Amino acid sequence: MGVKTVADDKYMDPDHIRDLFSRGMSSMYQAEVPLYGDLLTLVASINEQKAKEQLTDISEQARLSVERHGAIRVGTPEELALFTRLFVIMGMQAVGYYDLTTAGVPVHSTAFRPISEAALASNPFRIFTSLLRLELISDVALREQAKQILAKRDIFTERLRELITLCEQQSGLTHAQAHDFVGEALHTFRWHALANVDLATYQALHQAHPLIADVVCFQGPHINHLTPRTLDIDAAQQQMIKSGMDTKAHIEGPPTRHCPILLRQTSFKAQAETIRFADGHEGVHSARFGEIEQRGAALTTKGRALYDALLVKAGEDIQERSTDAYQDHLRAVFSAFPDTWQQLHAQQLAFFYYHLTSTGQAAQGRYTPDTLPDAQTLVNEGLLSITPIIYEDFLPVSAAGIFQSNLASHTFIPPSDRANSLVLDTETAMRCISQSQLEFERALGQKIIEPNYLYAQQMHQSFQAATAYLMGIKH
Ligand code: OOG
Ligand code: NI
Repeated sequence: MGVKTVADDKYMDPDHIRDLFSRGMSSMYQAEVPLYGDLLTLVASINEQKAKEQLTDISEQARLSVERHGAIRVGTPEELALFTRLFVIMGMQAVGYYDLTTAGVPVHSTAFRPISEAALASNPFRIFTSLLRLELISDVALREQAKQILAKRDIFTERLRELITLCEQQSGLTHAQAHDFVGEALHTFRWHALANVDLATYQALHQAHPLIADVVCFQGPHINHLTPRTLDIDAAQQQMIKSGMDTKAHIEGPPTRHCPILLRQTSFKAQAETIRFADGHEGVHSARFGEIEQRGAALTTKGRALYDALLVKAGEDIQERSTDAYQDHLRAVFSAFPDTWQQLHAQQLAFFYYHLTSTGQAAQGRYTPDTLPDAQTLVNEGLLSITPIIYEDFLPVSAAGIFQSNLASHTFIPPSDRANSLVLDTETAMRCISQSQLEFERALGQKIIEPNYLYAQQMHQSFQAATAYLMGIKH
């Protein structure tokens, strides 16, 4: 794709373009959904209190409550392909594949996000992007109708297409072009109060699944939420309830822990908004909500397997429980998940960065490749310290929970042939899953990056750098 990853005089750095874009999205969404502005204020005040206890770095504090992610849903493979081209200009690539059909939501998804440590630090903004699986609508006539409606819409402005092509040709955008590009890109994510179908069509699609109506009936893939980071999601959730927001009953993800892992999220639910249909009728549509998140350590495959197993164990009777009772129950089940960084490292449950301690600094050249002890020994002997690598991705079970809580509790039942293939033996299920990932990648026009590959690489590189010093190897 030939987009420059470093700033030069002529072209704007993709990280800078992403920063402009995320700020533009934030202003636009606050103007469109005023309650989201209230949520940002609430989170900023909680973060300010917490920051005094947790963070010392002032520059980090300034960026604390900025949005970490947003989400959109697209209708066709062609639309998805356009986003691959749009997001790469902002330094964002498809990471992680999430098949939500297994959780009753007729989409599969990826997250477009920056991947290098430096890019994440400069602006971590990412967009969770879901592709509707129209083939799962069992009513053939309705499926055809949905396809035809989608085929007629154009979600990018003409100018945006021109700028994307220009960027691809010249391998970057000048500052003026980049500002133009961000302005044009924002149009794609705006809300449309005017549906592109009549009321009857909306109702038929809504009946098949509310999500189908949300994707098919509008002129573009409106941003459906933005999500700032909070330092204390339990306090923020309480505050949201107190201030009268229609808040999700449960925080998605792991319970409160000393050592936070993965991702915890909650939201105020989608608001019913007045829309007008092509035939002049008025109605309401619920799509847009406000979410908050708190992130912890990325887990290894082994750690993730333990997390998934405990979540299944905890999940059997969650709906009956109150918020507090659910959290207590979850905490009890998760007592089986080690909760010190040392244990998480020793048992290889999470990914870490290694740093030389002062003892390590004094041990330059002490080892050769043959005598170098393993990581755990170096940590035990105090030569290396560890800090967790933060999880930058999403959780399919949480994502499905988020979709569901904003869809007026509609359970999706796949057509019978699909239903069978989704619950057959593991081997068939595996083949099905990778088959749908292949289809998704074909639409994207590129391979999806595996999140754990990135974390493992970061861990490995930091170990290499630290131990090179201990072996007296100069870089
Ligand atoms: C996306 C839901 C997934 C998250 O934070 O897991 C998501 C959607 O509702 O379109 O954003
Ligand atoms: Ni989200």
